[in-house]
Formats: sequence, C-alpha cells, structure tokens
Amino acid sequence: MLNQICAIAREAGKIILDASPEKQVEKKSSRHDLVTYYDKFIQDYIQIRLKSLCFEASFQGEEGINSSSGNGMRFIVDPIDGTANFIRGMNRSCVSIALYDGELGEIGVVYNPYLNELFCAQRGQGAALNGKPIHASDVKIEDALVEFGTSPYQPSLYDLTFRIARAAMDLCMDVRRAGSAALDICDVAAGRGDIFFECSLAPWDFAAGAIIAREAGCMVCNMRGEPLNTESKSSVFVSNKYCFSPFLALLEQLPDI
Ligand code: LIP
Repeated sequence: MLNQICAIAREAGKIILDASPEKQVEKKSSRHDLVTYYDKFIQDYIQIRLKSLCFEASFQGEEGINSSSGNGMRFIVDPIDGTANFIRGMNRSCVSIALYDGELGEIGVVYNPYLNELFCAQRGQGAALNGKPIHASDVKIEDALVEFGTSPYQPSLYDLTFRIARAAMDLCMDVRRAGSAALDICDVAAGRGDIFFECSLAPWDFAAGAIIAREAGCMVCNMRGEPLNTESKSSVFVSNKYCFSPFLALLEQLPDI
C-alpha cells in the first residue's frame, strides 16, 4: 500500500509541474485562503486513485470531500499544500497523503515535485526521503533552526505567532517561514530544521507529516505538549529530542497557548 500511495503522490506532483500559468484562483474563507482549479482537480484525481486501493476507507480532503468509512480507515489529503506558493511560482508546495486507522497514523507520504523529493513513512518502519532513512537532528536549542507557519486564515493568531517567533530569535539560532506546513514538518524529520510550530493547522496540513516526523524520531504534539488529534484543527509542535523541553517551556510561558 505504501508504494502505491507514493506512486499516486508522484502522479499528482506531475500535474503540479505541468500546471498552466492560468490557475483560476478563487478566495475561500478570506482573502488569505486561496484555492485553484488544480487543488480541486488533483484532489478529485487522488480520491479516485485511493478509492481503487482501499474502497472502504473514508476520504477527507482540504477541498471539502468527506465520506464515511466502512472499516475505520481514513485517507487525509492535501492535494496542494502551499497553495499560495503554487499560485506565485515559489516552487515550494507538495502533495500530502495520510492513511489513519482511527487516530493511529499508518502511512504518511509528502511529495515535493519541484525537488523530486518524496518523504514517506509507515508505522514502525521508520521514515525515508527518496528511499534513504531520515532522522531528526541532534542540534541543541541555542543552535536550532525554527520553521513556522503564520496561520494566515486566522488573524487573531498573528500576534501570538510573531511573539513566539521573536522569542525564538533569543533562544535559538534563526527562524524560517516558507509556506508549506507539510514540507516544514518533513524538514524537521530529515534534520534540515530542528523545530516546527504553527498555532492552527487543518488536519490535512499536518496528518502525513506527523507520521513521517514521528517515525524519524521527532517529538510530535500540539503546542500544549498534548497528543495531536486529526479530527479537527490543531496547533502543531514538532521538535528533535534536544529542543523539545526548552521550546515547550517557552510556549508555556505565553498565556494564549
Ligand atoms: C497552508 C499551510 C501553511 C499555513 C497556511 C495553509 P494550504 O496550507 O501549509 O503552513 O500557514 O495557513 O494552511 O492551505 O496551502 O494547503
């Protein structure tokens, strides 16, 4: 099943690369929350392909499809994570596909077609990038690179987000905001970054990356240090083992968490 989901992610990634410059952009919940013809087309494509793999599983995608599950298995899919990057040609977007058995993450696949980088993991089998094992870094907090998201669909979180980022500049080495939560989480899984946080993400943004990061040896939870729940929006905190406690202590000092 893992290899078949990886193949579907690659097929979807090719659609991203072949996309026309005219992307037919629409606004969803706000002027920050954008969707293109390709988000919808790729989601439909992935749903059809996944149904052929596991007909009984439910399908939850960013573009509004939810179907009931006959066996407790759930596909959670972001057809294009980093849609704003995709629209502007920033070449940092990905396809994110996760398979959960209830709340147990079984398979996570994140594919960046621009770099031809396929991150994947299966529960208990470790995580890989293009077939080679990946592991969280052993970087200490003072040298840590912190990747974060700005929850742009929720303006009430902007002040908190940038208070955390500002505090991270004193505690850590530097911060990065690159526009795709799934790829940011996979960076931490691969040891390219050391910490990721975002005050609010939808399940499809983090579901696959959470499995990959966990299997790569990262600590994966919400920003209160509690287990992640893929049933609803959640804050997300991913860290290597050395940075987890000091960064969680920073988060706990901020009353709005
Ligand atoms: C995006 C995330 C990003 C987050 C945005 C948005 P989308 O996913 O990857 O980190 O800050 O709010 O959720 O909407 O491009 O699939």
